[in-house]
Amino acid sequence: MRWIIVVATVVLLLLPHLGWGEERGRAGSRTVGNLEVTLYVWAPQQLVGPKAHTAPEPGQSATHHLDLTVYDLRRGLYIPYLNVKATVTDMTTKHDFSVDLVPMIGEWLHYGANITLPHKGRYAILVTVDPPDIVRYKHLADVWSTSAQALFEYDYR
Ligand SMILES: [Cu+2]
Repeated sequence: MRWIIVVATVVLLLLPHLGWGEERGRAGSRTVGNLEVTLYVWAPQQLVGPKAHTAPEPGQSATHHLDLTVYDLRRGLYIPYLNVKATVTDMTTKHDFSVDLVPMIGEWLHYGANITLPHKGRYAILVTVDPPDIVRYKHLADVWSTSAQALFEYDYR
């Protein structure tokens, strides 16, 4: 039985590298300094956990799920404890809204939220990644200490 867990873990670890989201869901990847910021847009996900039921606009049902991975290219790992926000702009009406992308266990460790897009069309998604607000060793004061922004576009067809 243990090999099943090992195989499942390896598959989960490798998924972001296999390009499985290239056709369905990958909105793009941006490199900001050492960071590779990749956004996926999926169908809404069933979520469990403490912040599972927070929605940007209460009462509306979700149409999409945003998944963001932040990968440190130099250290070779997904960065935890970041504060991540997405601002979604409807390029038709110019209306926008912001949503926190909370730490999430799914396709490996990522940041995500279910969102509601009002209609089909093009959307700009600006992602802001802020440093972890946690204690650190003094000699690592400069690790993941600056904010990063990445702009994506998504076509809701
Ligand atoms: Cu997610």
